[in-house]
Amino acid sequence: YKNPYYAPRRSVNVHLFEWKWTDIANECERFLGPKGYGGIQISPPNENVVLWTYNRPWWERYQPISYALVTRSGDERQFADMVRRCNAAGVRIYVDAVINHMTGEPPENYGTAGNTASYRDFYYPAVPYRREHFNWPNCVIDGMDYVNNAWRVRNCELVGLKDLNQADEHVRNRIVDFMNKLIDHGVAGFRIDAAKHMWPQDLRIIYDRLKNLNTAHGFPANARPYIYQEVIDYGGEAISRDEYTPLGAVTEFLAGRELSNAFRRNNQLRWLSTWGPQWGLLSHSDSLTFIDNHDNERGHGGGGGILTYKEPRPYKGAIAFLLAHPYGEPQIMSSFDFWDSEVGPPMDRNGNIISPAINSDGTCGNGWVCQHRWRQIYAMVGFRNAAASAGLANWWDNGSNQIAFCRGANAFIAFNNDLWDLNQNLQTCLPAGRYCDVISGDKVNNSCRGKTVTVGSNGLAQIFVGANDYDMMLAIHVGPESRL
Ligand code: LM2
Ligand code: CA
Repeated sequence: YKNPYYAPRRSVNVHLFEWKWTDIANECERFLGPKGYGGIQISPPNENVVLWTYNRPWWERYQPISYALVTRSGDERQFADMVRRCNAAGVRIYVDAVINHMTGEPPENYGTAGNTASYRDFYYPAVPYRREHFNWPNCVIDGMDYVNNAWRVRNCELVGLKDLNQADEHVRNRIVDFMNKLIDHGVAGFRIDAAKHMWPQDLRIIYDRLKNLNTAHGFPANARPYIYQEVIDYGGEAISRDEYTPLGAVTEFLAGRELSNAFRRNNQLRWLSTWGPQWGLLSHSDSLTFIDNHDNERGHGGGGGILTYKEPRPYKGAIAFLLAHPYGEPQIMSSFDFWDSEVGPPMDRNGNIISPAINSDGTCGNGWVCQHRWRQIYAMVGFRNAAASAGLANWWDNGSNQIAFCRGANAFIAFNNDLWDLNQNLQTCLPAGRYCDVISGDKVNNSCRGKTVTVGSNGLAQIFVGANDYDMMLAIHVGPESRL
């Protein structure tokens, strides 16, 4: 369950938060495939409650009404078409699976597929679930439970959301049927929402009943779905991420916190020479790493203090380090612009999501941020693919916030987060030649729109990253996007 089954020479999972299936299919073909992205996390595809009372917040999608594949992102036919076209473009689909609970306190009780529920009666006829399928008598998790009561964290309600009993066979089978239908459609795996709130032994039974990935979509025989479980663990809680690593991969929230800290200059970059488990992070093969996610970028999920698109310079620096370093399986966030932590995606007055516009410079419009289209970010996807499995080599630092390292003989990156220029003759480990810095400008028609770096026969090159440069990093590699 720990292999994302990316197509060859691809990496990096991008969360296309609240995107429509037709837009994702187009994005796979016109951008994500060509740029080397490995996969996409999509928003929950199953029917959720419609909350006009709150003007259709993003979080209505975390309140399931049924497992019908109809949401604001599209219907089942559009879903199937997306998965097929993305797989054909070499890009995998991972589903955000909300299986801990159903809806919360209702102002409204109908869903995006037109089904109704009766929250007060614990009745979800379109699944169907009845009271006997929920943890009962019900209770609501309170803050102290996280510190000292693992039982309540798993058996009581998360913010009042009706809590399914995954020890019940009927519940397990409904969840397994739902996930297996998605595997049949060709998805490569799942983010398990609120994994901390479910018992590991129940999750193991559910995972073990999942089908192998669909070979008709290009997966090898006997491939198990990639599973990354959302467990927020900064330490000091009754439940630890280590209870979930025997089952599958786990979200490593410490990675984003530590890198946000460092790239905000609250910690010197030179300490990153030991980045990985020595920082208290999960082992490499267990770890799904990211800077921000859809919760903590807006202060939900106990989040805050994380770099987001709103602080672009240090954010791009942190993401570049995350993608340049071999540790972990990295994910990036692709957001819509927000000014309020509850507001949903750009929509028209009927509640339909408005598609991102693609500007002539390749960025997005209509309220979509599209971090995955920022040059400094997609260039680092290319860097990671060129680096491939090569290890970290030739770490250099100035004893402060200037660092550089190689990935074998495939790639080199330098960062300057000091308030003075970086101007050094550094070992790049690359073959002699001229390279285009993929951070400061694309290579177009074999000419470099950014800085050019000349590597000598000894691998050395003069590296300059000014304190006032637009970005704090310089990256070159043996791939065609950089070699001149
Ligand atoms: C998650 N991971 O474990 C998701 O990443 C997170 O986004 C979800 O919360 C949460 N778990 C449940 O799947 C979001 C949002 C909450 C929101 C819930 C349900 O962060 O604020 O709660 O989705 O939509 C909302 C209201 C809350 C209310 C609750 C139930 O904000 O005040 O509680 O609905 O009605 C009474
Ligand atoms: Ca639970």
